Amino acid sequence: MGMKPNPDPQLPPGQQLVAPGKWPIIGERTPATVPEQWVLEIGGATDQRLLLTLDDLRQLPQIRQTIDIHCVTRWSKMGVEFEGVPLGDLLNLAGLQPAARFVSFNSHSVRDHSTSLALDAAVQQATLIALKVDGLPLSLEHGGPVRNIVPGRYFYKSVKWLKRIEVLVEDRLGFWEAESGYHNEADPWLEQRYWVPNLDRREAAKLIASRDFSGRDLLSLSASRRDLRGLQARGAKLRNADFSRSDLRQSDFTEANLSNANLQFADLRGAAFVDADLEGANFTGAQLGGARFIRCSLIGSSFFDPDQGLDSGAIFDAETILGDDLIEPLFPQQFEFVQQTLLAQKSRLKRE
Ligand SMILES: Nc1nc2c(c(=O)[nH]1)N[C@H]1C(S)=C(S)[C@@H](COP(=O)(O)O)O[C@H]1N2
Ligand SMILES: [Mo]
Repeated sequence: MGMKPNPDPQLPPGQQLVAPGKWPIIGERTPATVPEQWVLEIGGATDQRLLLTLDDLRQLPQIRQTIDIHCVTRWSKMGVEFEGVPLGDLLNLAGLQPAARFVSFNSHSVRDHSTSLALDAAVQQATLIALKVDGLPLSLEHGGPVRNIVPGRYFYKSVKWLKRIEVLVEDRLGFWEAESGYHNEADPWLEQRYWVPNLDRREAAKLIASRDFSGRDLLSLSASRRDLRGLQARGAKLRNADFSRSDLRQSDFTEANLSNANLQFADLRGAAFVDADLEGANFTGAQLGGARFIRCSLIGSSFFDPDQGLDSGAIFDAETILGDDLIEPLFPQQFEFVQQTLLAQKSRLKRE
């Protein structure tokens, strides 16, 4: 996918636009608590530790910046206007110690969510401590009252419900970077979505032969053109795995994470996707007769390749279970393809 020239020069490789007016909510949906008085702390390798209330932040010079949001799960939303205080201004106020190299953004979050960046990258990217979006205060679900916004990086570098900005001498990996193998640089133009695979090749071969991936973390597993019929993959972490053209008939992906997995032209007849995370997964050309999609997240996933046309479409049959509620968050073109194909399937059934 990354090799093809993208028809829209504004759109990084492998990304598609969400429907106009849509802004998906990704990751945590609410902060751990909403403190009565929101205080943003700036500290670590700084000359002083600052504690700023929202009013303090509002009294600093504000700038407006229009940025394009690119989520690692392949959706993009263009031209969103954020308003707030430049990170650089806050760092100048606090004063950087000479050894300062990194900056970590910490969140009011039950899992202590954070992300980090090299200091020079964070400042060069014109990171914003944002209070408003499109002229209105940030809503709680989108990270209000205050979140950081890092233009030019995948959106996981922008944490919601910002609690603390910590300047660091050594880097500290953020939540997604440490837990899910998300790339620490996160440049969407270079498609820096994930770290390199963390599995040695011999171990991978053994696992593939066993057809039992239950509960394993197999980030970026390479399993293209394999016979994996009846694969047991309950609870397996298979982000960015390559299953293209593999035989996965009757596989069990219950509670599996297949975010950004490549399932192009795979045979998935009778496969079970129950409570599975399928964000950004690619089902182009896959055989999905009798496959069951139940309580799955399909934000950013695709079922045909717009450049290759409808012939590249996934194949469904009367036994495929894929509810309207699940396909609703798909990209507009993808939604239309799936809906039309499923409808055609139903009317054919009625005629028979
Ligand atoms: N506290 C917190 N911040 C977070 C996340 C999260 O799970 N928790 N997810 C990140 C990811 S992966 C994305 S794409 C964006 C989503 O922001 P949105 O829900 O406003 O679209 O928030 C980022 N910041
Ligand atoms: Mo994301």
